[in-house]
Amino acid sequence: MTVPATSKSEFAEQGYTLARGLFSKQEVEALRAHFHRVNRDHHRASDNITDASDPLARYPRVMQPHRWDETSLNWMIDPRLNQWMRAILGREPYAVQTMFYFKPPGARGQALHQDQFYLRVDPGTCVAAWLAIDRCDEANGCLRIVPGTHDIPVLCTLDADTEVSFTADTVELPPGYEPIPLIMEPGDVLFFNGQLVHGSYPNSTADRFRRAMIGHYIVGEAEAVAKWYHPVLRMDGSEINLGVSEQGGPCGVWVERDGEQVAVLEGLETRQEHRSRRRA
Ligand SMILES: O=C(O)CCC(=O)C(=O)O
Repeated sequence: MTVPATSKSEFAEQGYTLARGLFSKQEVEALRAHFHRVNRDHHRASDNITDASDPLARYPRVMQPHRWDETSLNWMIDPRLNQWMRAILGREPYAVQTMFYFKPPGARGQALHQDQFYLRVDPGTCVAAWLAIDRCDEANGCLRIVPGTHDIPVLCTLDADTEVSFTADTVELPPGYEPIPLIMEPGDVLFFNGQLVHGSYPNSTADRFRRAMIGHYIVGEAEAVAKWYHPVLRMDGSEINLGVSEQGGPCGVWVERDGEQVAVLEGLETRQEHRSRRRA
């Protein structure tokens, strides 16, 4: 399969592109069954969810499974993901994170954020590969992205509404910037860059999971990434030694310039220890 030229230009111009049907129904079904076994056999609380009535207490997301699970490692460095990222990024990425989200019926979503806030890739940014395991639509809390945010700086954060988000930080958006839902079918992969503001609303269905397998990568000229994302892997699975990037410092705030809202690096991150920094 070749990567369409339109996908390359879309990614450059909008910060995201959708690869429809990149994984087969059988592959997606195998991943779904695999992670339900992982949940059954290695069930571990995450995200500090202690309320047993929270659907996420029963189905916490699985963080960094590629570090101990071959299925996840193989998915993370799958040649199709590599091929797409080489095409849209212009060079091979390095792999730094995997996550599996179950998002069961009734689960909260994840407040709007930028992945680069957590990963701090330097120089450059990160890119996500987000594989839909189920049909994802507005009812079950599909991924939402905010067009026009792919080339803004990392924004300063504020408290999220934890009634609807299981993460505690979010970013502010000026008028005119609206999250749009991305309707995806099982096997579709969305690639998006680390600056693009994205997140999801709760799963409001009574009976449909919204599962996703997610990989985070960094563009190959990067020299450093935040400490939580080490070891860094090449796309053949071997380790590469990169530096550790610093957290904190300047962050973006919205200001009006010539009648338009623009994000400029005039804020300062003040929190000493960020609550959910490891939870991109
Ligand atoms: O799947 C979601 O609801 C959010 C995922 C996300 O924010 C991410 O992959 O960085």
